[in-house]
Amino acid sequence: MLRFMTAGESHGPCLTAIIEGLPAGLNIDIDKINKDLARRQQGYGRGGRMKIEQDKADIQSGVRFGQTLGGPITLVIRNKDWANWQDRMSVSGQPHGESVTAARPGHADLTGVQKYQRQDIRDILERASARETAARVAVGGLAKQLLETCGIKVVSHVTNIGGAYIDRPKVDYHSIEELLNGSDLSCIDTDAEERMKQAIRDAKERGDTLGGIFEIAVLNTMPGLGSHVQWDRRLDTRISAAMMSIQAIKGVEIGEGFGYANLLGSQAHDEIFYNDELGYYRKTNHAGGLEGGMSNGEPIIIRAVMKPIPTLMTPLASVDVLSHEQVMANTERSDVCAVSAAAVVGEAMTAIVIAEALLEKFGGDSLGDFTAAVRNYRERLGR
Ligand code: EPS
Repeated sequence: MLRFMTAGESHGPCLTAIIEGLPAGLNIDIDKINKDLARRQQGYGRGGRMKIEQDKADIQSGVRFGQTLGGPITLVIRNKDWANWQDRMSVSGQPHGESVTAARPGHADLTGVQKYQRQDIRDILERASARETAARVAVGGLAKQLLETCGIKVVSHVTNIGGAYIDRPKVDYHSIEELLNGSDLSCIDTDAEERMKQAIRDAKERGDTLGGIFEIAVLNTMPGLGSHVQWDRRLDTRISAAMMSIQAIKGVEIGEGFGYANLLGSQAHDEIFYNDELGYYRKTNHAGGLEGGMSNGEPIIIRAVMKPIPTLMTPLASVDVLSHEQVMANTERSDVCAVSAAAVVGEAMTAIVIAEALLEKFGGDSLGDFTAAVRNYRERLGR
C-alpha cells in the first residue's frame, strides 16, 4: 500500500527517496519536511559533517500545485559534501584516493566486504552510513502530513545518554514540544541534559563515543490500527521492525517493555473504564497503546536504544581486510553521539508505519475518501 525506497551514498551527489501510496489531494508543506531535516542535523555531539550540510528536500515528482497526485513522489536531498568527494566517489573512471581497509568493530565494514566481495571498505560504509536516514526523515515528513489530517501527532525525546537519565515524572507526552524548549539534545530535563552533555564531552576527550535511548509517543490515534489476526499485521511487529531498521538501533520496547518482567499481572495491565464523555478509557498505559497487535487509542509509547557510534578516534583492535594484519580500526570524521538525531529518525519511521496502517484500514485513492472513512469510524467509536 504505502511503500518507499531510498538510494544514495553518504558522500555521493544526493539521497533519493521514492514513496508511493499516499492518496491524491494531500496538501504538502515542504517547510515542515525541511524543519524535520534540520532537527535531524542538530544535537550536541554531532561531528563536522553537519557544519557542511544543510539538508533540504526537493520534490521531483508526484506533487502539483502543492497537492499530491496519487502517484510516486520523488524526494531528493543533495549532499553538499559531494563537492569534496567527486573524485573519490566518481561513478566512472579508475579508483581514486586511498582505500579503507581497517574494518571498524561494530560497523558494517567487515561483513560488508566479505558479503559483497569488495576490496575497499568505502564501498560498504558509504551506504551503511546513517546519512541515509535523512531520506527517511523526508519520507516521514510526508507521512506526518497524512497523520495530521486525522489529528494524529508523533513526538520524540531523548531519555538517556551514556547512563545520564531524565527524571521520568517530568515527562508529559502532550507537551513534549514545549518542554523541549530549544534543547540541543532533545531532552526535556535540563539537569539531565547537563549530565548528558558532560558525558559526551568526556567521551569525546577520550576519543570515544556514546549511545542512548529515545522515546516516541504517537498521540490521538484511534483503536484498531494493525490487527490481531496475522503476525505481520500486528502493529507491534511493524513498529519494532521499523525501529530496528534504523542504523545502530539494538533494542526496542513498547510501553512497560522490559519492565514487565518485574510486575505482577494485577500491576501490569491497564484497567478499563467507561463514561459517556470519554467512552472507554484507561487510567494507566502500561501497554503503551497497543493490545493484541492493535492500537487501543491510548498514546503509543516506543523506546529504542542506540549503540555507541563505531567510529572511535581512539580506535579498537581490528584486522586489515587485504593483508589480514592486526591493525587499529579506521578513524575518520564522525559523530560522538547522535541519539537526538536518531530520535527524529524514529519519529519519521513511526509516522510511516502509522500512515501505512491508516491507509490499510481506511483506504482511499483520494484524501476526501480517506478522511471521510476516518471520520465515520471515529464517530462510530465516539473518539
Ligand atoms: C556517519 C559518519 C559521519 C556522520 C554521518 C554518519 O559522516 P562523515 O563520514 O561525512 O563525517 O556525520 O551522518 C551524516 C552524514 C548524517 O547526515 O547524519 C557514518 O559513518 O555512519
